[in-house]
Amino acid sequence: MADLIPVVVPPQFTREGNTNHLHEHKPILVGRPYSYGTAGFREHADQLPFILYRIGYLASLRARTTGKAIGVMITASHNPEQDNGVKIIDPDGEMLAEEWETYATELVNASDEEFPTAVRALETQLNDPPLGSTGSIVVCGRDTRASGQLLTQAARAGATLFRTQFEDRGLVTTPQLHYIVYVLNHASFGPAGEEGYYRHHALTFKELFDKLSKSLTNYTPKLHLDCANGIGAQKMRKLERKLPNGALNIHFRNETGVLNHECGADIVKISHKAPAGFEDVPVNERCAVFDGDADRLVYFYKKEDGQIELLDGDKIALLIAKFYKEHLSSLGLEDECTFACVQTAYANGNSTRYLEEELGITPICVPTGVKHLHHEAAKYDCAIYFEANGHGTVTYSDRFYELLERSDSEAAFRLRVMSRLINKIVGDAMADLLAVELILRHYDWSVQEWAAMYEDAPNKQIKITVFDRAAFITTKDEQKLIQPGSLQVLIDEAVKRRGEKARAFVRPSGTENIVRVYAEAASQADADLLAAEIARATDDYKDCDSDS
Ligand code: G16
Repeated sequence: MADLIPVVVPPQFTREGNTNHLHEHKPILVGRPYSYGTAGFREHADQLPFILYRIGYLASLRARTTGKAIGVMITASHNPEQDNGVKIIDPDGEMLAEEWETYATELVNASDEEFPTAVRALETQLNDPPLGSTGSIVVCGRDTRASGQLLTQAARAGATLFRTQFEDRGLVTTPQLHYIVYVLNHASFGPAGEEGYYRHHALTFKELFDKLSKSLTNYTPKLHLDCANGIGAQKMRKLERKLPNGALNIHFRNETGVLNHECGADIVKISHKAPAGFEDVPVNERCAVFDGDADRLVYFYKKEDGQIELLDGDKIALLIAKFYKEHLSSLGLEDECTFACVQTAYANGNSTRYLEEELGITPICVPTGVKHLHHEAAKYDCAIYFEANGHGTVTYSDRFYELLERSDSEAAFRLRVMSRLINKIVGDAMADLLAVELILRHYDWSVQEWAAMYEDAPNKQIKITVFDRAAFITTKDEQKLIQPGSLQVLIDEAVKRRGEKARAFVRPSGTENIVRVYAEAASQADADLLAAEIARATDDYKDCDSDS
């Protein structure tokens, strides 16, 4: 019986005793409530030991309730090295179910005195799930941040509070941990563990690679890869070693410096500049960029004029959508197979137009956050979802595979293999990169030909640091502010002044204490001016707090 076991918290993992990885005592911030944001809790690493203890416990409770493996990923992804974070991975490799996000927020915000009572209340509410049920296990992974090791200890202490089994998988990419959890709960899917991940992806890649033409005119296997100085460097090297000879010629860059510093997908996407360490890369050569935990991918190439041409998540989505759409048409499955493309408000207006006008696909717009995109995509037999920042994948129903089984044509073969290669569990920079490379090879396209699918509408994104991001509340589609209403009036006026092609919105980030300003307009100069004007207006509201 859970309530007979005392809730004993190791002193260094209480709010009062919060001790960081350098053994320094770090008092936690008072006044600001913690919330399970877009991708779990993200804070300065000093604030996290007590949170990890509590989340370790919650993951064990989720494992006991489901009788399954549950993941705890310790990462702050694209955020600076001194930050860290944690999110729970559900049995199907998906993000944590929404009602459990609420439990997480309640547990983390309880005081040290309230914590044992909160634990007992949750155990009772969930009918005292059995201790040590077969299959229930917490599997933990972390990125390369220095604070990760201590945070793993805190998660272990919390997870084993009620004797749940805890397994530390060490350094992994975020998508690898999703894969590991999924395979632990679905043994028939593919080979288990990190080694299994490489085997699965390398063998599937080879299956399709072997069937594609080797006499190419425009596609070249040479690729420069920015690893954001993160976990993706060592893991992509391992995967690359297992790929067929000559399939990819990757020039690894930014492997061991300061994580995400002047490099990585977020910086390249927001600044529209090449990462540090790419100064000697020749113009027109294909470059790919991961983020700190290798769950985002964008591409770019340097142009003669010193600028870069960015191929972001939207361009990746459209390349994949074109491939799928053409294959489904050639198989005559367009009507039978429900097919969709899911985006967010950050999707470039011209990508949305291309989807509708050139590919005949009506895009679906959902709020930011992989969990929202994945949830929507899962409603279709086959759906491509991507955020402009480079998160995304393709999801499939069992019916999709059944439909493909009806044909033994080359097209059906290609779709079957592609569908196994792309990580249907979660957006995965390494798997997405392999998929993009094979599709480019299939079309014999250079990166310039891919870029020419459509021209991005000029756009600009700016981050504004605020006192309390909860003071900014948007409509469900995130394109209008409900609060502060007076700021939305200013945004509407500014957009109107920039003409018909302009659009802009302000939304609070769910991963940093900032709000994001996004603007599009007819010219880059107009987009820059519009974003700057709205940023100035937003800055006047930066001290607002959610209670006022
Ligand atoms: C996380 C989420 C993404 C989201 C991004 C930015 O990515 O997984 O879905 O787009 O944060 O979110 P926000 O605009 O709310 O800060 P990552 O790569 O940081 O894990």
